Amino acid sequence: MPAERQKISEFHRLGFVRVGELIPHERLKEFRQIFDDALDSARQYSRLQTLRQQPADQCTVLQFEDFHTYDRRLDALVRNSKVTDMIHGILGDRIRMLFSQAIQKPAYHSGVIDWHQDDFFFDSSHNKAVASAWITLDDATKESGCLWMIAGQHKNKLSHVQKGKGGLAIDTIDEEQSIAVELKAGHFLIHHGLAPHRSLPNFSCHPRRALVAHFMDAGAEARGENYRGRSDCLSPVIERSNENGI
Ligand SMILES: O=C(O)CCC(=O)C(=O)O
Repeated sequence: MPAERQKISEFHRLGFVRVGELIPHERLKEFRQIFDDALDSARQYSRLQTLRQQPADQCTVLQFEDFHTYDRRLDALVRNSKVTDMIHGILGDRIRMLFSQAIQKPAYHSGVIDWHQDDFFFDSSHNKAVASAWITLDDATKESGCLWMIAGQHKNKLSHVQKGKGGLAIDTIDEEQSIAVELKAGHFLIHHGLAPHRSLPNFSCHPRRALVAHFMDAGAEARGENYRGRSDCLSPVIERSNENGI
């Protein structure tokens, strides 16, 4: 079975798959600088948000939306055929980027993003409509706050409950079953819209920066409060392409 088909079948079995390298090692420094500049610019224009602020220790996760609009190299990155070929293989020939976000977990301490399913928030019109590419600019390890996933639990929407200031989260996860999905800097994974996932604090001495592009089957509709209408006006349909450069 060709490598791409093998990855797609792993994705369907587990609900996520580590795909491989997207940003070559020699360009990581450049992309980290682009990320940091975009984060500064988001801060300057009050577009930087603090996610999941923990009341006790003020640990934070920084986030800004629509990262692909900050620099054409970020836009090209998420439209790279390594990403879109996989997403087309998973969601079908016509896809849109529904939402993009950049997430930075500051060094030494940072907040938790608790268990959730992305599609709980997007509320797409069918259960196989959403897949997200998670691209890391730094080594994502247990120490630095990598994603944790539950294999094979991506079939149904789960209920989310309010968890203090941490926002809505799933509180029925059997954490014994969770897997730390460590990833090298410049690599990416794809996870299903219904795959429960979380990330823990970054205790390492470097920031943990990630770019997340959420794609949706162009024939589906996002009905979630914050996403209604996005699918119609923000991202045009992405067609298959032979381009491979970033
Ligand atoms: O980057 C993180 O820590 C969390 C990302 C996330 O929740 C997502 O990919 O939907």
